[in-house]
Amino acid sequence: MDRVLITGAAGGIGRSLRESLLGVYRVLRLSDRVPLAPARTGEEVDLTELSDMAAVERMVDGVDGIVHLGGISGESEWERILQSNIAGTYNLFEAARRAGVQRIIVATSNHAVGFYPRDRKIDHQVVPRPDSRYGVSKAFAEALASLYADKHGIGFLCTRIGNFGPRPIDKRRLSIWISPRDYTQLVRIGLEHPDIRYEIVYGVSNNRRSWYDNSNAERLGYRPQDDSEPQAAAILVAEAGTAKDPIAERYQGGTFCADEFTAEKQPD
Ligand code: 15L
Repeated sequence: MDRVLITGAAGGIGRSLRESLLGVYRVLRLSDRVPLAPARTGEEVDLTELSDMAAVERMVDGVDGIVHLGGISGESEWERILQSNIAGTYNLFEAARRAGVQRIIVATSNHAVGFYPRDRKIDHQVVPRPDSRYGVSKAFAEALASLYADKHGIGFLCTRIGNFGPRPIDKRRLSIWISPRDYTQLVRIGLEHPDIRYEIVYGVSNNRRSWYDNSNAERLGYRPQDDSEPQAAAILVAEAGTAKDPIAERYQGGTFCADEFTAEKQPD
């Protein structure tokens, strides 16, 4: 990998990778729809709206690998999800195909499988159970990646990110948290592993309370360094006695499952 593009580089994960990948590849091209801090040595900055195909084609020109973080990072109205996450991801993969890009790391989400109950451990082979329009857009990105891997030979690592941050912030996040250094490790595996065609992995640290069987990531060499457990006692004490929504509490996606929920029966 000589030149690596990061989409959504102005967001929290993008800003973190901008630091942790600086100097790892010869050039980092950083792109977002909002202006970024000026380029340093080894960086290029770019302003692109993912729904604009001509701009996306310019953005991917000369790139070897892509870390696709761009798009809306939570639930939103359909029209916004459609433009940013669905059309935007299609434009990116199609432009990457035309430009001969070899590898794409996709930031998908735990919300692509958020309707699995918390008492079920899931692996990379379960069928999607999105918990929101946002989750559907992540399941779409995984399906589109599968098409572009099988039909066009681009290598994809789909990282179903739990919750990225310096530390877990609540009880649900104790099960799905990922530290910046663990996510950097996963992204580097995606860009540098010699043999990746199409893989789904969970973007989580080595959490004792994990809901995931992440053996597929381990098979690819992932050895997470961090664990949410040291924060568990303080978080559980702080949350003790707080009112909980039964739907949010039952499923892995939490409030994404509870929001707009109208079914009479809770799904199994
Ligand atoms: C996500 O996919 C979101 O991008 C992030 O903002 C959090 O909501 C996270 O999931 C989570 O489930 O905590």
